[in-house]
Amino acid sequence: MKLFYAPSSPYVRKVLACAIALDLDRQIELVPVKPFESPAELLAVNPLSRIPCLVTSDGAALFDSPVICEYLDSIDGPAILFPPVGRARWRALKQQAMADGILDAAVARRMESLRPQEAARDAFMARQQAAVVRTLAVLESDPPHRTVDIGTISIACALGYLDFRFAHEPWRDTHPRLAAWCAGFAENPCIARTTPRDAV
Ligand SMILES: N[C@@H](CCC(=O)N[C@@H](CS)C(=O)NCC(=O)O)C(=O)O
Repeated sequence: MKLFYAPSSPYVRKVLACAIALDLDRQIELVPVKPFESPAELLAVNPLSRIPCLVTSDGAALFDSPVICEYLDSIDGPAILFPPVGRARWRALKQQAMADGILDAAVARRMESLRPQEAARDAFMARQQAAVVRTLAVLESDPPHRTVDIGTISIACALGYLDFRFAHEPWRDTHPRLAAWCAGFAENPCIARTTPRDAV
């Protein structure tokens, strides 16, 4: 399998963390790309020019990160990361949605922060920041469990992105239960081995 990727992308991190948790990472060849430059090799597999994009061993191109993560979980036997039924399933999928929502808001805010300052930009950024603040409060009120699943992996990647791009806005002191969970969960190899970094 081939994964179009960048080491700074939190959505890519979700996929790599799932692959490590499923012991599939050695089956994945990493193809570095810069999605914002719309390279032809990425457009050939993903018309949205976004990463992650996985090309499976039988040539199918899959995106976005929830789809790829569920595909990886389906490869070998029964699902491990996506609880198949019941409360555990809906809790994990809702956690993934909250984590991806934090990422969507935080990534959009970071992109806007690189543009010239003006009132409309600042209002948009404030709205994205408020979405993150509210979602962190919800996670603090009902912290994730220690279980390694798509919900907890996604939350760890979202919090890791805040640390990576918004280190000047510390969240731990105001969210002690989430911080304690994050510190424990970070010891899992799937998180410890996927620390984000800028592409060189
Ligand atoms: N919902 C998508 C988001 C993917 C995404 O936005 N990836 C960013 C990199 S962090 C990207 O490729 N952006 C390029 C663009 O939007 O043109 C997912 O979960 O995979």
